[in-house]
Amino acid sequence: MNGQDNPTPAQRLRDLLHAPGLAQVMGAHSPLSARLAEEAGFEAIWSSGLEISATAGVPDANILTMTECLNTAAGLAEAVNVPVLADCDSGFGNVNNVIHMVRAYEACGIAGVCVEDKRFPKLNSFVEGNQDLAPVDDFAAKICAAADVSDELVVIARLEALISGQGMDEALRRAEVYERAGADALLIHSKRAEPDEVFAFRDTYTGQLPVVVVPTTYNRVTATELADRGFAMAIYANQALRSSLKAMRDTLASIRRDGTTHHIEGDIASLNDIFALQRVPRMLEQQAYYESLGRKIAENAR
Ligand code: SPV
Ligand code: MG
Repeated sequence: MNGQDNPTPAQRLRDLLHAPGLAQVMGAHSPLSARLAEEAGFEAIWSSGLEISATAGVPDANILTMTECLNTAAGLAEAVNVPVLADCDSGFGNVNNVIHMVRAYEACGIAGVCVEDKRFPKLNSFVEGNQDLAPVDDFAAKICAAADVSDELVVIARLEALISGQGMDEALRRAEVYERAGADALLIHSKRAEPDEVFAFRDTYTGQLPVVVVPTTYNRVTATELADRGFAMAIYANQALRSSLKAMRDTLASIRRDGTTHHIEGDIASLNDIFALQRVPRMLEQQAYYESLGRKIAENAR
């Protein structure tokens, strides 16, 4: 903490987790997409492993290194004034990798890290394939280490028991273990089409930690409903990337088909829109200011 008037990114994320109501967090993979999320009013940014790896054209399966994920997350944190919560997969290795990871992410201004209790290499939760859980004691060790390394950084323990088919009892057992290990919040993940599983978890979990959800497949659920059910945070992890993909495909097909771009101009962002997101006006202002200052100093020295 820097004091009440100037809270750190981690403190701001912690406050969001504990504030009444639901914090809405948007996934991003680039400083530009993070700025769009901030502009839309999202309260924090999720540095999404799926989005980052998809943008790099590789599977979300620990193909990218920790440094590559960190570089992207750091870019997001630099670009926006809201806290960045980084998806850190299963911690990029064992407990030693987690210790290094927490130090590195904290040093780059990241507000919090989320680690999931799957084995390395992880596979995206929605891909059919090996979704085996890590032994509970191994993952508890990672949470203990992360919490010990930094008093400040928010550490979210992500439960994959429902994804891996291990069931609610296993999810609840692990929730208690991770809470004892020092997690700041729990993320309960589900790939069901309805939110029944995450509702059941929220109703049965009797611990004290805020609970986070990722409503990707159970997409009929509303923010109001999640807030009423007692969830602290919803992460819309990949919708921005998916919408941009569709928009790009439609535009490309139309240009290829029609041989002109004239008729799509109204449907695509203007160059000025891009310049604003790049902060071009601010750059020109500061350039003019320093050039004028330089001229004055040079004249006075004559
Ligand atoms: C991500 O955005 O990379 C996530 C969320 O971890 S999910 O894709 O739902 O697993
Ligand atoms: Mg991920």
